[in-house]
Amino acid sequence: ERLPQHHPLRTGRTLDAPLLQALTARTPARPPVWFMRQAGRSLPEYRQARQGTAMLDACLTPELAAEITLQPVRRHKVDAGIFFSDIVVPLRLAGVGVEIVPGKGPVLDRPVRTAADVAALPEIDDDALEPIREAVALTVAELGGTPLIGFAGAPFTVAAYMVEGGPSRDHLLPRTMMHADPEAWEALADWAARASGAFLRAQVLAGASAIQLFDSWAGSLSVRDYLDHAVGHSATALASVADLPVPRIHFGTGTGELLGAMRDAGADAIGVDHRIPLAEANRRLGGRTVLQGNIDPALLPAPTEVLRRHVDDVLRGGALAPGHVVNLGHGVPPETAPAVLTDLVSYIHEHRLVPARG
Ligand code: 1CP
Repeated sequence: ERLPQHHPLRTGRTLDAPLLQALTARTPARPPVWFMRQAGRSLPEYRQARQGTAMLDACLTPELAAEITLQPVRRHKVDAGIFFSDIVVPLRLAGVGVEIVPGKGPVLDRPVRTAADVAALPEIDDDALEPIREAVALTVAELGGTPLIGFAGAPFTVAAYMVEGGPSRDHLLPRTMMHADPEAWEALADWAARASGAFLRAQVLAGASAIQLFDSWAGSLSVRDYLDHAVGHSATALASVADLPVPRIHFGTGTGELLGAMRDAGADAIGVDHRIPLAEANRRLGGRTVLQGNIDPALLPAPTEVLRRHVDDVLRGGALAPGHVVNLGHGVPPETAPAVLTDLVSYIHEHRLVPARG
């Protein structure tokens, strides 16, 4: 299928933006940079805009979601907007009882733990995606030549919240379910893959120029369990936009052993956390995959010179890959001083890339 006529990749508006160049291994003049969780509590204008509105209600109010998406682009001059939403929004759209509790995260009314619980899960009605399409369209109209990145949660990470009923440290319940009731697990992960897939596809058709699949908790799985019980479902979610010409980024934390499998799931670029140097990630991927990352969020409050030396290292490692999108290894901590990020963007933008020879 083709993108709609007004899509910014089809009109060419975002086609040659540094982000799209890097994701498609065409060396841009300078590296693109954006930050996971660039919208959110680190920004005073976000706290102001969100006042009196519950998180998921904000995600489903198109004007508000668009405004919050645009805030960090205006302030920091990053090379992409990341759609303001959440990985559990598709659950809410399907009619699953879920809330984002301040200071905690996503909490379900009833955890999903048995085959009967899974069988009772409702499918997303296409009409329910309308607020997403509207929010994306409003955002893209304002962004001009800056690309919007759409996203969704990977099935393992989404299903982990569904089985646990909320945030957890070790994700023991979903990891048990894979083995104790594999049929129920497969059905649940497949449901999550379809829900995330529908969410991704809606964002792309409405104007997103790239997507990222977040498997934030994949690092809690053994390689065996990732291969046997998770990666196939991530491939299903990524396949939801495979017929459209949008680059796909696949990100997780603690995934040093999983990078090749994550790429083979259907990704054009791999997001790497701070635990592994980009040079090593590039080696593990055979030097043929675009990388994203991996400034350690812990260094953001460090003295400027210390942070810059770390960023120089990240840029050197990234330059070994066919393309590099600068990002943090995980989300912006809410305590981060906004000026640190603004300054970091301008520092990275001063860097010049040399096109590969030959
Ligand atoms: O009170 C608030 O302001 C809510 C905080 C918040 C925000 C700003 C949550 C709750 N979600 C979000 C937005 C969000 N979530 C975005 C868009 C904004 C941006 O990146 O600029 C994205 C991409 C997400 C994705 C998300 N939600 C992930 C994957 C990324 C990651 O950080 O690993 C995960 C794991 C979630 C679940 C979630 N939502 C919110 C919280 C606090 C959490 C994590 C809870 C936990 O520790 O398990």
